[in-house]
Amino acid sequence: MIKDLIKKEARRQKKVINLIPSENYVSKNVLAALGSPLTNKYAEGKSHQRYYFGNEVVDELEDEVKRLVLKVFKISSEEWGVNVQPYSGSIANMAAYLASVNVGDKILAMSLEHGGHLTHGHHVSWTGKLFKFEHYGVGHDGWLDYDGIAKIAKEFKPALIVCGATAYPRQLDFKKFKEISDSVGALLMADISHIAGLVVGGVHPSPFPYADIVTTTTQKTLRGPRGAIIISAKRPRPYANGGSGKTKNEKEILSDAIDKAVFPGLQGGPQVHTIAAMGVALEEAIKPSFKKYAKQIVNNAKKLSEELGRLGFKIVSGGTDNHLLLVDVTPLGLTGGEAGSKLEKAGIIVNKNMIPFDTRKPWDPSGIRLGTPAVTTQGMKEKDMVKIAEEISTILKQ
Ligand code: DSN
Repeated sequence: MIKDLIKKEARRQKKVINLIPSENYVSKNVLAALGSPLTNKYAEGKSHQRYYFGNEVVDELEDEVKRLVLKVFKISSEEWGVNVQPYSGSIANMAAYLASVNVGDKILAMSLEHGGHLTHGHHVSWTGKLFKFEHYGVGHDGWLDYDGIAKIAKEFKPALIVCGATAYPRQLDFKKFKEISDSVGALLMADISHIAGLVVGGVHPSPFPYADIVTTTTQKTLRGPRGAIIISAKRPRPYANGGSGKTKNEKEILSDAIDKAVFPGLQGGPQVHTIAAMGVALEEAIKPSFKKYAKQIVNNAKKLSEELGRLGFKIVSGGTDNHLLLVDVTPLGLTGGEAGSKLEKAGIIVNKNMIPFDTRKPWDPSGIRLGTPAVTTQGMKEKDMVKIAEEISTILKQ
């Protein structure tokens, strides 16, 4: 029965050491919101402008969650519009593109191979098929090369620049990205899905006020349910011809365009139970204990990286400033897939990942990606990272 499988998975989650940087363990209250009667309600439309009746409580709830978003990111409702309805980060990113540029326009983003996301215009994603993407990456040292990005931007002349990554172990310089996007008259979008909890916890610089649009999932360092948020500027969209030859309504307010792109553009009814669970996670993230949590995530990642480095592992970029690290396992005579499955057998869960300039393919790349949000939620500290590093070393060197 399904309920037995749910119990089985809960037991698995308790048994393993989870080092997947995009996963976390939510609180009982977040789980309770996800399993609440809110799942029974249809609420198509914006708060107070619904296509279904009986939404007086849902309106109150969605308004409150939006207020919490503004509060945790320390931004004002005068300048920023919030949409908490996207089902996922992929949809949030697609909505951001559709609202800010024309189909066929030029967008500059980080390549998947160097740490970007599939929805940052990879050719197998619809984002890559509908828009004309150019990609930037990291230098051979594993760090973003901002002068190089500025040069690509000048040549490519994108209508939108995307910053943000799923496998970049260093801090992002949003101010520099803003200088680059301003220099070519492009809008700036920051996908902070991985680092949202670190931004809220004050251990990573904020994308505000630099980015025009910020997208984030809520299940990663933010420790909420699987869903996404889009925050966008409440100002008319400055629009240059982005390469498709089409023009856009320059007077339209960007945040209004985002709302329309989410519903009815891409989605039907929002998942109200998920929105409630986001609200619970945001209430938790406002507490001082979340600051401590975010700091510990970074301290743990730094310790894990240092220890693995000491044990002879090749760490991309030489370390980490955030919650994750990338390890090149090929010097051990292993592929990322082989290393990940050896670790899985020993109860350590990671994901295989491409490393910059990888000569192997995504299905069996050269690296593994490790992160500390989940183990930090379980209360692990630096001393535990020392043990985990030793265990990883023993397993992979056998
Ligand atoms: N798949 C997520 C990750 O693991 O980084 C991003 O969507």
